[in-house]
Amino acid sequence: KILITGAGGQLGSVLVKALQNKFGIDNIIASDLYMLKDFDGIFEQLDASDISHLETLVTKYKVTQIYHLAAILSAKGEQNPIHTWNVNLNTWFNVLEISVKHNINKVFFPSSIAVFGDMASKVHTAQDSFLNPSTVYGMSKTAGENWGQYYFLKYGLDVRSLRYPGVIGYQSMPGGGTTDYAVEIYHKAIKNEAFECYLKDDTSLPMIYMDDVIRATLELMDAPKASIKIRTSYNLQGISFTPKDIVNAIKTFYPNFKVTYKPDFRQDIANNWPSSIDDTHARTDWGWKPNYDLHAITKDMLEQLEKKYNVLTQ
Ligand code: VAH
Repeated sequence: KILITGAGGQLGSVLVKALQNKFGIDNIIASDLYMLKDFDGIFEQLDASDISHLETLVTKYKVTQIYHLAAILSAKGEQNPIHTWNVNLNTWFNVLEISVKHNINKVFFPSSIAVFGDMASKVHTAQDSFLNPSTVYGMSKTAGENWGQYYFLKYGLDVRSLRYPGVIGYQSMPGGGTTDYAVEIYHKAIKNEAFECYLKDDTSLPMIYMDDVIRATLELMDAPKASIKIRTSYNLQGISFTPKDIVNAIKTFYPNFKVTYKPDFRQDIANNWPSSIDDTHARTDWGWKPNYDLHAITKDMLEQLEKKYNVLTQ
């Protein structure tokens, strides 16, 4: 049985469905702070800061794997730094402790390209670059991935992790990240509304399509233990582009789409992040390869969102 925290999030909600399809709906226990609307399957309301409740669920369902997706993202995290640190790390400590105590087979921890700061090179940022994150979110992911490795080395806990780029998908909305614009912009295009972008038009960031990121996560978790050579977190690259690139791609489908730029505090966050990532280790160790480029992402996003909004307005 697999327990997922943060199952209502942008990634969690899609990952839960993928895991249900792969392992059967009765083998997946989705959890989040709040009840999820229209959820199909087993759901438990859980604040992962509450270690005894976490332990109760692990025992109740005889959990063998945990995906710990609950966290506060980069932009939102800056509003309350100490709270963000506490939530992101304390929930992770709870998962690690309970996993050792109950002999959990595998644990997944989502890290982020936000672990890199201005001392890493911006282009093709290497796996072993110096990590000086500028956000509390990045700091919590840097610490979190090292804690994962610590539990692997000290207790033999099979912790696996990816440094996710910004995730783009039609299925769910992101909440509180710096890369959120790359999802919101498609919704605006579909609704024939103008979009005000909070990043400058030439801000290049690493991004990845939902389909690719789910596949990367499942492939990493499926890989034989011996092939996982990095126990902090694997660099992962999908595709890199700027707001201007995405606008041009959308304009091939919606020529009248209008965008204005009004950078806010999220520009400073983005300025400290890489523009592209070297993911050689993921490719070599467990065969990672992304499928979606910007055109493919744009085509699929617009097609799927058209369906979604048509359904809603009917
Ligand atoms: C954020 N989506 O913007 C996250 C992320 C690389 C970005 O980890 O905070």
